Amino acid sequence: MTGINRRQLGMGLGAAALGAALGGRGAGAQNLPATAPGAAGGAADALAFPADFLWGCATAAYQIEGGVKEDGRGETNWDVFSHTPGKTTDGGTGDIACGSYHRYEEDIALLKALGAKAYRFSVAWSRIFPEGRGKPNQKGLDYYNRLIDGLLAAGIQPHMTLFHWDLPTSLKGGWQSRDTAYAFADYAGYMAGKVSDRVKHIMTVNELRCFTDLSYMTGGKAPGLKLPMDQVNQIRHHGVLAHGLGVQAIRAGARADTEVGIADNATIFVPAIETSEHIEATKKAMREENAMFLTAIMEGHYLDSYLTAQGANAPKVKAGDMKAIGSALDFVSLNIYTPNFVRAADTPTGYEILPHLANSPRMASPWLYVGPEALYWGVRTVSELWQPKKIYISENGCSADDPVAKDGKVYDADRVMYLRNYLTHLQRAAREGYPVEGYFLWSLMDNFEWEDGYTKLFGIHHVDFKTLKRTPKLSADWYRELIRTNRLV
Ligand code: GBH
Repeated sequence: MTGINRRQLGMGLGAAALGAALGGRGAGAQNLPATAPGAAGGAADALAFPADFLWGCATAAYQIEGGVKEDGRGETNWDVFSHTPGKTTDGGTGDIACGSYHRYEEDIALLKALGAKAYRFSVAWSRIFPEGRGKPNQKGLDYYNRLIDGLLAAGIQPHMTLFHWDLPTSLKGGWQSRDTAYAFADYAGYMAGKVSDRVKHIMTVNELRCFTDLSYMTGGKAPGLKLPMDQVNQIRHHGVLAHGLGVQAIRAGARADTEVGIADNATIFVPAIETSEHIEATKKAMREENAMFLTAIMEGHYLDSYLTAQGANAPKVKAGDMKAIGSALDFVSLNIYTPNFVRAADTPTGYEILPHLANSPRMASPWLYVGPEALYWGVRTVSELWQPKKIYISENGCSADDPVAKDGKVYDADRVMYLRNYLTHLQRAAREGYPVEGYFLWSLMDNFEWEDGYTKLFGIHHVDFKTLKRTPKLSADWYRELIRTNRLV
């Protein structure tokens, strides 16, 4: 735990009492600020989050905006993919989605009613540069300026992601082309220059694995290709390179107080048993299994084990690439949904990843295995391996069945169960002093769930996709109470 940037927890329990109450072991409990037992609310405050914890909700442009042909927006890979028969469930597209291109003020009002302190949204690259590069489109920029100004007027911090998978189709070859990384950097620098007077948190890309492997290797996402591994590794390289060049361009284009990070879905590992040998195996798995993505970014090089395993298929790297990829970040944001359980094992790697089984608990999406410990171990392993200054959870949430009751409300007690349990483990990470600064619930509202169309819903607000009316679910009521009390409820 050395090197962890500890923060004031603002709790009224002495270290010893806290340790006893929570079973907190060594590492965290020993170094807590010594405060008189019983002060400031007593034992109940053991459930508190840090005083300035940033509660928010997340969305992404193509999943909510609609208005795909308006005000000069250029075509994207997802427009093409979702309109290709058979690619999305029931032929769902983002043509209308939640209509947020016109209803963003309603979205801001939902956030305000929750008491949210921050909103994570993404910018549609093709609204800003319809051709991916070249001439900017002022009307596209105007939309995000209205959104940003509306958020600030409501007292909500804008956290902006520059690329959440909607890639302009004018960029020939997509992520197969190294030029796309340069185009991204130009776009990133341009946006930073335009909004950094008001936006203080910018994320480059969302989920490297999704717009590389799942788009070009397994093909479930746009553009839906199944390429051989040498090409996949090159695409992965272009992804991390875009991030790195993007960081450099943002720093060059933004005001000095702009914080730059990434929203990645590193594969998260959880020790099957919390003992030192399994914890070590878990950290090893975290570093090795994310070698082509987060590990490369945090360490500025590819692990020998990854390069050796890929052999002739390893990516071709140009001079200066790794330095850009390893550009220092102000924060790391993690999208965390599922755990992967690990045990120490007598294998060449020293660990074994235990498979999810047919009856392992999961939510409505088949991939969404439940494991609330993923939030604690995600924060802890990233923190211990790479000591980032700050960590955010940029996404966490779940799909659920969400039937609408007679009174028009969705009583999603299962989503509340999911969120309450995950946040219990995030609170443990904060309590033990890991530098987790905030949490963005996915999602503010039901929206276009990529290849699943509108058949998997993640919102804490129900959206009637005929009328676009938003209605708070039970989980929104619960989240409002959590934010209000800033402690586990
Ligand atoms: C996030 O991805 C996205 O950022 C967000 O846009 C999305 O709406 C949200 O989560 C909910 O899905 O069976 O191998 O195809 C989540 C991470 C990882 C989830 C890949 C779907 C598909 C697994 N995704 N996973 S596979």
